Amino acid sequence: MITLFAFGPAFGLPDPSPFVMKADVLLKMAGLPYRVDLSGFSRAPKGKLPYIDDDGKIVADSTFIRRHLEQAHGIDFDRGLTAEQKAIAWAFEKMLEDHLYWAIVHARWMDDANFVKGPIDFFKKVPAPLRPVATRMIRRRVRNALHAHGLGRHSGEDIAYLGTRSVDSIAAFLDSKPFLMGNEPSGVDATMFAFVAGLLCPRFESPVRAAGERHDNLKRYVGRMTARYYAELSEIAGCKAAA
Ligand SMILES: N[C@@H](CCC(=O)N[C@@H](CS)C(=O)NCC(=O)O)C(=O)O
Repeated sequence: MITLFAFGPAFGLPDPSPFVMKADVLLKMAGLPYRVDLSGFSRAPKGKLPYIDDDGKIVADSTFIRRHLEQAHGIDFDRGLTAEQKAIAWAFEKMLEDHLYWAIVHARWMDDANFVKGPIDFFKKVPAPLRPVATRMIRRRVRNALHAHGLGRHSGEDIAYLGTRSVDSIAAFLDSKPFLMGNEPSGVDATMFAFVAGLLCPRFESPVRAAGERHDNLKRYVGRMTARYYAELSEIAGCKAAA
C-alpha cells in the first residue's frame, strides 16, 4: 500500500502545497490504493513534502513520484499524447512549478494581510512564547528562498507582470479544451489543477490571483477536475464542481 505524506487540508484546499495536491491527483489518476499520512514532514528525505512510501521504497518529490508510478506500476499518464504534446506538457508543468509557484509563495508569505489569513496558522502548534521568533525565522527563510530563486528580487509590480504572463499563457493554451492537452486528462493536469486551484484560493488577494479570476475557462477547469477527482467536494478554490 502506498502512503502519501502530506500537510493536510488548509485554506479551503485539499492541501496548501500544490506539489502535494499534484501527487494526490496523480495517485487518483493511477487508480492505485493509497493512504495519506500527515505526520511525515520531520522525516521528509529532502526536507519537503510530498514524498511517498511504497511498500518500504521512499520516493521524494512530485516528479519522481510520478516517475515511480510510471516505472514501478506501469502507469502511462500521457497515454495517447504525441511526442510534441508531451514536450508542451512538460514545458507548462515546469513553468507552473518553477515560475508561477514562486509568485504564489510571494503572495501568501510576503504580503502581511495574506500572511495573517493563511501561513500564520502553520505556527499554531509552536508553544506561544516561541511562536513570534519561529514565525519570523521561517518567514525570513521563505524570503531568502524567493531571493535565491530570483523572483523575490523584483518589485511587486514586476512579479505581478511575470505571474500574469504565465496565467494568461495557460488560459490561452487551455482555451475551450476540457483538459490541458485535449479531451482526456493527462499527467500535466495533475500539476495544472493543483497550481491553478492554489492560485485561485479565495483566501488570498493578489494581482496574480486577479489575473486567474479573469479567465472563466480556468475556473471551469478547476471545477471539472474537482468533479472528476474530488467527487466528495462541492467546490475547490471557489470553483463549483461540475463535469
Ligand atoms: N520539487 C518539489 C517541491 C516540493 C515543495 O516545494 N514543497 C514545499 C511545500 S509547497 C515544502 O515542503 N516546503 C517546506 C520547506 O521548504 O521547508 C516537488 O515537486 O515535490
